[in-house]
Amino acid sequence: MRLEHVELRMVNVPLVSPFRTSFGTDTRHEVLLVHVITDVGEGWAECVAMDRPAYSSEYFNGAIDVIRSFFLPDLFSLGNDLTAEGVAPALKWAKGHRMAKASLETAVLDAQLRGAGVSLASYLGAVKDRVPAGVSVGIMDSLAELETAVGGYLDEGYLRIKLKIEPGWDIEPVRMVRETFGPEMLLQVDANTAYTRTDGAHLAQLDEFDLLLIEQPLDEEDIVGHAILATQVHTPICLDESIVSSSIAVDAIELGATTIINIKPGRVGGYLEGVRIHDVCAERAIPVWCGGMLETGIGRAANVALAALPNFLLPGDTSASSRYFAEDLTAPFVLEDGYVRVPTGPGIGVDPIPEVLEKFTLSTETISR
Ligand code: SMG
Ligand code: MG
Repeated sequence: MRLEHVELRMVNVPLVSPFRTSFGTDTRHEVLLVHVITDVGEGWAECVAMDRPAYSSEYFNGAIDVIRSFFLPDLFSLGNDLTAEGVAPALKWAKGHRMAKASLETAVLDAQLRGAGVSLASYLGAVKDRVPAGVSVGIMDSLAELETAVGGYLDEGYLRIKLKIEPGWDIEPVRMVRETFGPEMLLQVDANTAYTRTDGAHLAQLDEFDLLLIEQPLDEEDIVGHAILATQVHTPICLDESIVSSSIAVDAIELGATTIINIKPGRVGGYLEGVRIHDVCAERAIPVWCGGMLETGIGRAANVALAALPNFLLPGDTSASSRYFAEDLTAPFVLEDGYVRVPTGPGIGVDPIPEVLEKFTLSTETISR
């Protein structure tokens, strides 16, 4: 196939409520959409880089710059030899920028699969037609507010609750949620790197609450620190930010730093690398689950397809659209008995709704070969 034009479109979609993590509060989902036009059809992807380099070193203006300055010239120069599988090899010379690379690979893959009439789910190796939905619950101002939020999500049918934690908002919120909602509920926490190696004894206080896992307690570069922490706490450690490739995943597993892995395709350079991480984990009996970056329906559709692979053994942050958006860019993903349906149409299986897309668009830039 041949890449003809690429549209870089910034959108700003309001969130239904502010989302607070250990690195800040978001009130809107401002994000880059990549729309490719090829000789076999069009494709879409959502770049998960945020507005600021807080979750990782990437941010959307940086992604736009590296795509425009380096990645598109390389992909245009492939001429008729472009394939989705060839995007990562063509961009491998460039260090990092995995979220930017992932967005190009995914948009090209969407176009390729639409052209072939194949769904992303079946291309990736999905074995389920629906996936269990968890929900990520932000840091709140009070325990009462948290209780109302968690109760609401459980009423909606979410099958797993993840609480965002940070020093000062950890043991007591977890205790309250466990005591209020009972021992059966699947419960886990995510620290987004907010703790240090000296916090082992503190985090061991979470052991009594029978959590599924504690996600990324320490700095993303401190894999050895996580291995040390794993000897101090009984709660399984799950890495998110640290796992940027399948080879790092293997290292972290072999070091004893992680016994469960959160796969976010954007963080690791794309869905193809996401599948490789799925596979190396499956070979080592390490369960994985699908993370989220507050995606609109465009990114959510692709995540839900990935989450349908066999070693996704825990509910993901694959919530319904309504978790974040009153109005999504695509037909909304909805909860059905706590599950979200895997799209079956060609490519990512969803299309942006033109009027909604226009309404939330901040800017567009089209780059041609
Ligand atoms: O998409 O539901 C979602 C977001 C889930 O908590 C979530 N994501 O570290 O796992 C994580 C965070 C990263 C984004 S925080 C702005
Ligand atoms: Mg996380």
